[in-house]
Amino acid sequence: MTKRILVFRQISDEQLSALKQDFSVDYLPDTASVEDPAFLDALAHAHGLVGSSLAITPALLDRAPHLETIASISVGYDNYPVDELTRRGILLCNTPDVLTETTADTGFLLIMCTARRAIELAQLIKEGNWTESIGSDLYGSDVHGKTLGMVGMGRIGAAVARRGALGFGMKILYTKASPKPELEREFGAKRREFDQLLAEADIVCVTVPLSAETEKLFGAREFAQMKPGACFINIARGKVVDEAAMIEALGDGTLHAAGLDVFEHEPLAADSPLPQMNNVVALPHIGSATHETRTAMAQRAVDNIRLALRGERPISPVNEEVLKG
Ligand code: 8YV
Repeated sequence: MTKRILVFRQISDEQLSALKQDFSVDYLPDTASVEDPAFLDALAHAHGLVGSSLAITPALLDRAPHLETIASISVGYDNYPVDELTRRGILLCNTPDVLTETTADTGFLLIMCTARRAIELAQLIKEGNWTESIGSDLYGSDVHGKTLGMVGMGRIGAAVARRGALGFGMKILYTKASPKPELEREFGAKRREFDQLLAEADIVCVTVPLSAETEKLFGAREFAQMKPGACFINIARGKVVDEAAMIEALGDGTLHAAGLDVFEHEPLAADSPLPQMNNVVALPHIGSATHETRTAMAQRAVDNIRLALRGERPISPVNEEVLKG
């Protein structure tokens, strides 16, 4: 029996052809909603899913009676009910490592643009308002030599910190349940309690996964704890932040500036005040969005699904206990 795979995000022609050699493939790359009739029709027959960014719920899983494996084209998997998948014996795979450096580049892009007000000042030229030398009212802040506080020091967090330490001579602080002695040795990272890091850092960069423990990790109290003039950078998930509290802090000056690649709700609502705020750099979740990296992520997902549906160990399983079942 040829197993069926539903692919609901774009993959390359070569990747699609490779899948079709061994599987029957429903290719629906423009699926915008789990309510899409074509998606639901294909889901009813699917043994494998490949895609990202859709909220997979237990109710939706009830409509996938043959589902064995989900290969997410993402490193984050907060949009999947992992415990429920495990209970049902459905394997989830993700795409770590292949996106680490690109996402860290995005983090540092936001650090530089936010601290130096690059987007705001570039707009001066675009609007024909560069009429005189930039005065102190438009100065940014230095990044080199400053203190970078990493909230989350996994693969992506460490890559951001490495850029800061080795590229910009920054002092690195980090919060993490367990110490990272190898990073302390490599670039002098120092572990701090959360509140202490907020008080010491000139730039706070968040890279933690979204979980029950990290949801709304940042709110009014945390922003008030940060140094005057400090920048807040979020390349994790929007829901790690109380967005209303952040908007208020940005508006009343409690929070000096923010560089954001993720938001509580995405796409960001047209009436959100964030894009209009001069002390905010807002990007449309481009963390891993380069040609090279998205191709590599899709390849990892294709490799994962092929291995898993053949009964072999995939490269990057999330709920490994399913493999032992
Ligand atoms: C992707 C991401 O943009 O991998 C993740 O967790 O957030 C990004 O790399 C997103 O998941 C869509 O693929």
